[in-house]
Amino acid sequence: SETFTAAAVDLGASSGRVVLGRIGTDQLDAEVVHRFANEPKRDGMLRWDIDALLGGAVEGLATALAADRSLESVGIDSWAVDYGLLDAGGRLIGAPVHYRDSRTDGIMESVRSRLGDERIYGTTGLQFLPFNTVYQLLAEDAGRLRRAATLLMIPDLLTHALTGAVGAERTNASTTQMYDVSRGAWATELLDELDLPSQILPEIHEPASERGALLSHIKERVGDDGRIRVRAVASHDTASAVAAVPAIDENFAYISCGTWSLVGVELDRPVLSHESAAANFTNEIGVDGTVRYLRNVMGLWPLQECLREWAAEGDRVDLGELLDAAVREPALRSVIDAESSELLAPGEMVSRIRKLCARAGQQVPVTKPAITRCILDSLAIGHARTVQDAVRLSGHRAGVIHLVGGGAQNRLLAQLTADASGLPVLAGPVEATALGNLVVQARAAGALGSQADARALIAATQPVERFDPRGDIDWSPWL
Ligand code: ADP
Ligand code: LRH
Repeated sequence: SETFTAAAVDLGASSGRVVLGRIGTDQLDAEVVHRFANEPKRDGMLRWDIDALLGGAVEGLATALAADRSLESVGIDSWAVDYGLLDAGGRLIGAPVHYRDSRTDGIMESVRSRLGDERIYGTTGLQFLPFNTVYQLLAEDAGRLRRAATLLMIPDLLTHALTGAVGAERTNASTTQMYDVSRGAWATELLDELDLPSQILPEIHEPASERGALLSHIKERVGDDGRIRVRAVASHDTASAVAAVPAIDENFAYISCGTWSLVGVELDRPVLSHESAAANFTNEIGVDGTVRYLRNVMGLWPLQECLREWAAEGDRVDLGELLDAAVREPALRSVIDAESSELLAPGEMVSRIRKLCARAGQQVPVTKPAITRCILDSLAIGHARTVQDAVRLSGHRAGVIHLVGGGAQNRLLAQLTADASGLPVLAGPVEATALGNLVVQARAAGALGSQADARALIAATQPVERFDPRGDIDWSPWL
């Protein structure tokens, strides 16, 4: 039987990677062939180093093709909400700004009080996060915005750089808070009310559609003779991760855990109730028009930032050793709100965590293992609470939690999440996003059937570790 060979370019907030995948009947082999850092730059504003990301992607594709000459397909995904602006000549107007930049401070609050939550949530179904694309656009320099002819989300921007194609892939368009979730189109009336130019938003296309061949100068750098096709995938990384959840039936919750923890359930239609808005749940679009009903929890970002801070002080802490030490720390001694917006910005994370502990009347963690345990206990509580909310607000059943992404390597976090939620946690795959990217390409090429087939293939081929709730500690006061 035939094997379909594809590469997934997966850009995460903490690193990018290119994964080479081979898919056949009962076969899914995936291997990370190139990993590169994603280090934002500061020039007054915090920006993504888009040239380095594009360079990493191209280098990874060259490595993938050198490893397997039958490579025929490429898909790109990245984090949501961020974008680049192109001028009328198709040139990028400045490097994309990072969603953690402070330029959006205060904007969401003023839009909410002007238009009202019901108007915004009723149309978009999106959770209120200060960095949603709509608030970033309102923070744009007016001259830059006037010069802009086209807005491209990060994966669409890379697709444009590789192929010249222009478009907006649906799953990622659904994260902008400028997308009408009921109509499945840009929310142009909302944009008019905000005086934002809807004509810069490109036509929306579906995951699993073909985007084109590589441009000739890219072909040369990759070593491609014209065989490779770029295919749209669920280009929002979280949508790709959810597509790769190795679920055997629909009664599951998921946590896509990396820089962020995205916690929720998969539904057929959006939930736009008052209660849902009040709980700040989002209705993002997944593959095949599914709804990713979830909330953003702070994820492993605080831990990443602590590690970065300690490294800058000359102390390169080994994550594995730190987690081993955190296992031995007493449980639930210092708990903070893992959804607090005070943890969003980069820098000085250790002192911000200590301040939050002090303010909440919690023991202030002193040592590195104690700080780590505080982060993980708090994150586990955030996971459990959010699964509970998702189930309550949607009426969807969840008998198990699938924990996927880089955070699935953190066995302490997986165990604590099981303990806090009272549900079994199935941890893995670690590279769920890249796998979701690969299977959607395979579906587009006709090498795989339905999404259920894709999940069954992942469940049958990828390692997953089970954690059962231990029940020795009472977590209920925290839920
Ligand atoms: P993103 O896609 O947001 O960049 P990833 O899914 O790559 O994030 O996950 C990154 C996170 O995975 C890191 O913050 C780290 O906490 C965790 N991680 C990576 N390697 C390990 C490991 N060996 N053990 C435990 N956790 C790990
Ligand atoms: C995770 C993610 C998440 C978004 C955030 C900006 O990588 O895409 O789904 O909310 O980044």
